[in-house]
Amino acid sequence: MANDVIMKKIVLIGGGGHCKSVLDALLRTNDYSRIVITDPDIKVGTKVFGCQVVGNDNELERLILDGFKYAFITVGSITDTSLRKKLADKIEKIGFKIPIIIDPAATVSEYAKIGKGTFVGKNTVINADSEIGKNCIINTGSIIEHECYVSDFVHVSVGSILCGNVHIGKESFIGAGATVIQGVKIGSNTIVGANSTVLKDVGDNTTVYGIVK
Ligand code: JB2
Repeated sequence: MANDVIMKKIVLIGGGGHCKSVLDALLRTNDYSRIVITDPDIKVGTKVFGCQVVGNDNELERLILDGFKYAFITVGSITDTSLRKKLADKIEKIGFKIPIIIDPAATVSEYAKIGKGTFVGKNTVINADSEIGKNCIINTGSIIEHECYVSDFVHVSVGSILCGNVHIGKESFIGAGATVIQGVKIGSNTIVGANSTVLKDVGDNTTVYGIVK
């Protein structure tokens, strides 16, 4: 068991800005003995915080045989989740284990549930009895209050607030600094613009911004 922890190796998929946030969290945890990155547009051998870019995603099948049992999507998304979904399918099919990555500077209630593939950034609070789906980004400084339900592939951007009992449907995007007041339900594939205040329910496939009442 102890040996398994010491020898855990992970590949991060995408070496851009979001990767840096995830990598910073990972390097604070010491959970993995080796971390490498795949990225089609970064020169092989480039290092991001000491972790090497080893090639594009064609390397993934070789890496799993090489003992990299874990993989995590570090391509981010602003509104369009299609690439993250495609990559999540790919790593699942290859057979990687997919962890949850929580920055040590986040506060997550013991009574919250989080799905695999989700990243929780610094100074984020996920409060009691909330449930976060798979492959979400709960980004820096956001607050998910008690009893919220956040579906798969949702991105809650930096500094946004979901008050108690808010529901967010799959693949929706909550822009930076937005506030969704208590009890509001937001549908799937919906975009809430930065700094919006959402006071009433919003349906699927909708874009809203400003004061939504
Ligand atoms: O198919 C791919 C692929 N497509 C693009 N496979 C792999 N392994 N990597 C891929 N990439 C790489 O993702 C690009 O070559 C690029 O290096 C990286 C995207 O980096 P970028 O800095 O443009 O964005 P990001 O996705 O890391 O971050 C976005 O989402 C975050 C949540 C940004 O908009 C951030 O501002 C945001 N915080």
